[in-house]
Amino acid sequence: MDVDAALDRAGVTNDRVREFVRHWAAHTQPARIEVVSAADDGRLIEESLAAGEISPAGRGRYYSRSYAKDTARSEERTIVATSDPADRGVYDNWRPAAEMRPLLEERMRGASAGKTMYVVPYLMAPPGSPLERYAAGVELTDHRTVVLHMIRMARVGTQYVNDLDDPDSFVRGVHVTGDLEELGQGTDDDQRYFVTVADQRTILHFGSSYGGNALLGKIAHGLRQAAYDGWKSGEFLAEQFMLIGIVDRQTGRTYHVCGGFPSASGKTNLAMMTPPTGLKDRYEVRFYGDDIAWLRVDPDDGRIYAINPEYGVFGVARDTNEDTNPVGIASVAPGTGTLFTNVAYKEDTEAVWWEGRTPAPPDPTGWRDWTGALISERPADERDDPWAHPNSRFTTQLGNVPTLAEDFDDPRGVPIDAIIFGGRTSDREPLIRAITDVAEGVYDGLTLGAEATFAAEGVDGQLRYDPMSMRPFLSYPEGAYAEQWLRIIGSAREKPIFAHVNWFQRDHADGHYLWPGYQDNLRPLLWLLQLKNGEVTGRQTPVGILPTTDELDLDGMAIEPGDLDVLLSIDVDRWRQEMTFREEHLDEFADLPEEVWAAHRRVAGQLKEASSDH
Ligand code: OXD
Ligand code: MN
Repeated sequence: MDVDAALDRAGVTNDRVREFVRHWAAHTQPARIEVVSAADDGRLIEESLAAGEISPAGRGRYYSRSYAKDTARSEERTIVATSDPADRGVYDNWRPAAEMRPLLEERMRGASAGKTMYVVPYLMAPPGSPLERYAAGVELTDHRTVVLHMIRMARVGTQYVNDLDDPDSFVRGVHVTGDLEELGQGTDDDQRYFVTVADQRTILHFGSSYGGNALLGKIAHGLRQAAYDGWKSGEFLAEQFMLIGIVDRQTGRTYHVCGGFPSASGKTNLAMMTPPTGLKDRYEVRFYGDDIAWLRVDPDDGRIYAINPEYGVFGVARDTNEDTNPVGIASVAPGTGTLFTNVAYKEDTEAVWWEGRTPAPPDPTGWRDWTGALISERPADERDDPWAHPNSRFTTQLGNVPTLAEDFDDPRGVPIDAIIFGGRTSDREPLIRAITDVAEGVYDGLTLGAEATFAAEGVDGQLRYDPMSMRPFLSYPEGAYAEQWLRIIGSAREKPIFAHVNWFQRDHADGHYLWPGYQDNLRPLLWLLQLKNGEVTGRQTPVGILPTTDELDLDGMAIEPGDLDVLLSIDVDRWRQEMTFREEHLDEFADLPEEVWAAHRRVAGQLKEASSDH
């Protein structure tokens, strides 16, 4: 294996990158080294097809299965390590760097024997962005399918690391798959470790080839490392946020909204939304990103600007169809180069299917489930199991999204008008409540959550809190995180408006969803922007400003007046109960800024005074 020859062939001139590759090649002992750029995609696809690692899924689309015990991110095995014990938070699983590095080095020693080490230089930002110096990285991986994913999810090529102002300023990522059948996934003897050594800007992931465990640009760099860098530099926030533009053709204005939702709350569908009947002529929704946004204050106009650092969409397949997300379906059409993972597959027609793709599954003849087992040969007790894994995915480049905004790669990013947080809550949370005070907005984000999905997990109606939807990605203590939010948003000259949204409220009696969701979610967002513009006033409640029924544009929509009343009101008793849960939750965080506690006390005080039929 000649490392230097491979680096020379690819034109890698950054000596620090060369040194990094040489070091890890000596350590993991691969048989071959290959430096990758996006232009290699076609060849790598052919090689992967020939090796049986992927299968064709119709014209220009591909399918792969992962190892059956390797189908999701592992939160318990994910660690943020630094050399400062003060970096320990409640959710970051902090461990000393001096303990974790040797542990990972031990597991990775000689672990790529016989394999190819792919060197993937990448950029997590539109080129030229003021945040570009936090965005360059090199992932070393021993897995070809991971390379195919990286090419779709990040800008990949040697040019992104050759000309860095500071040649040392790239994130060093090492991904070693390991022997997946021998890793004890989920047992007491679990061998996997997914470690971000944040103060060394080094990411060491061992024991998975799946999604966020293996594509180091996306979550480990784009969220954990970037959040840490944003904190240390004081320059920016890195959040698990979608980012959209809303164009009002009548006024010619475009608004930008970003926001966080705990997983499985419909973030991708929202980002790919098209306007509902009745609003189509006037409005357009443009897609910027569905999963990550970096936010900073622009010195020129003092506004908050956001970029999507990614280059693709790694979307959950389940329930994606022509009704729920037609833009998503178009984004994975034949010819898009989409990779499907762990969906159901039919070899003779190269078709893919997942739960919710069509109302009923196709005729099972010839179909295999995500594990590769023939549906027609399933034992009786497995007959009703899903065909696709619930976390099955599609991976497609931004350029395939038909609603992609023209300025998606503007290095400056786009100015943010509103920041929304969305929970998944069956009662209490109204359709939308707007918050104009920054500390109350940050407080609201910190108390975001989704209802526990298993009764055993918590008290009825109690949330699994997920601050700003960043619980699995927080890389520094929550108190400092809240302070960083107050500092960045607080220093903007024109501040975004905040809002909490909930598409999931149900009727007490028969359980039906009170709000249809999907396209109609544009309606409360339009109200929010009108509120920010002073065109409507809403009505003040203890937990924020709610639309009045006549302020919400319901053109072309049928909804029961009784349902609308519930969606636009506050259940004060349930809110008072929630405040005690919130206090316990916030109490876990050390050094939470006084402004956040003051916001909590203000809301609690107003709820105490409110009458029960507010
Ligand atoms: C996630 C993802 O795990 O975006 O949140 O893949
Ligand atoms: Mn995500």
